[in-house]
Amino acid sequence: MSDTATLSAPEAVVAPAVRAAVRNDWTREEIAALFDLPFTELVFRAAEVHRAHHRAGEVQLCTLLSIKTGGCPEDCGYCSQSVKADSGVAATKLMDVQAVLQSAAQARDAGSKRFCMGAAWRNPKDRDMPAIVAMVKGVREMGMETCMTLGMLTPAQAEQLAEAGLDYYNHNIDTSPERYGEVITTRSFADRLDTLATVRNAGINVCSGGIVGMGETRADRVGFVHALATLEQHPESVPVNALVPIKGTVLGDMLADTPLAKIDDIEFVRTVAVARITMPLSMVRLSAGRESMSEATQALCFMAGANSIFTGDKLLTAANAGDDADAAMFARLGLRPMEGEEPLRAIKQQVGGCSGGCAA
Ligand code: SAM
Ligand code: DTB
Ligand code: SF4
Repeated sequence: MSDTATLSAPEAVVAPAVRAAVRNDWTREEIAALFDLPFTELVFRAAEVHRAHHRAGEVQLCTLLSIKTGGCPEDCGYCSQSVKADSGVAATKLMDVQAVLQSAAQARDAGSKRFCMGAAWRNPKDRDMPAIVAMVKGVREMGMETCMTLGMLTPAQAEQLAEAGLDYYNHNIDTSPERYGEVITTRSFADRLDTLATVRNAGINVCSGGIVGMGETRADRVGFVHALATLEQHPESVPVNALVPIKGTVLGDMLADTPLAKIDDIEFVRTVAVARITMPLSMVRLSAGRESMSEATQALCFMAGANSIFTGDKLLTAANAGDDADAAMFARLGLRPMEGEEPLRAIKQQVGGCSGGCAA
């Protein structure tokens, strides 16, 4: 216990001597070489980077809410909410603002520090924006960090979200540029990057990551991390999801037919570690897929630099580990819920800005 107490000291947030330079000129070869390291060496290096920039032993608790479920016109091969999926997920209308705020209050009372709201849209309609803005303002007033994921945005919509005080916008690149077209055909990788630039230009923090375990190759995982780590500014937040195989989706059914395609836990941890090393200041989020992960695998993810999880029984449509299971895991691993500011914010405040890799 005394060890954990030592690591929670504020000075452990930024150990200047070991801070890694934030680079956005990573080559694919360098990233592939990281993936190729002996596993314990890779995790050790990632843990070093993690400790230099983040409070090791602290994990942020986040809650997800689907504010508009199902009936999405996009054809993402992993998603239960696409109209193309035969997943049994019913389409709903956008939730009422009050119902969303009630749900957020419950999340806050259960200890969540971040509230992520997701809508199954290709893009929001302008008529939806007043309600969306009210949700952002209301959740912020409760003292939680806000994240929204609504699909593609126009610059005007991004401005509205920025003015409402939205902290992060989630928009995943999901996989490598080469593999993208095999997973989704209704939009392109370039469309994704355009929206990320729109979000960045509006001054909102970028949350962008993807999914591992979709039957992709190691080279695709290299390409996926490379695409994020070579953005002009790294996303402040990088969710790494393990595919939740959902019956009735293209990828869920493919995995059911070819179980050997399931991602190996060690390879998943490697992906987390490489994201941590290449994007040292970003919040790397252990996102979907924990339900089917052992605590030992999750512990390796935390060692390798993962600094947040989704709590609660449900993600958007899929089951999640649940608060009780997570509380027990935290107790067993000696982890603490992150209480204060995210390390990146603390660093930004201390150094008065970053030379790339974080938003001004
Ligand atoms: N419609 C918006 C969009 O696509 O940006 C927001 C919601 S979408 C569900 C958010 C992200 O959840 C996706 O980009 C994908 O990375 C992740 N996701 C969706 N279904 C998943 C699954 N079955 N397993 C793992 N991650 C999934
Ligand atoms: C992200 O990268 N993962 C979250 C969040 N962003 C919105 C979503 C996970 C969805 C898992 C599948 C489901 O619940 O349907
Ligand atoms: Fe729609 Fe998002 Fe699901 Fe794709 S991932 S089908 S865009 S809800």
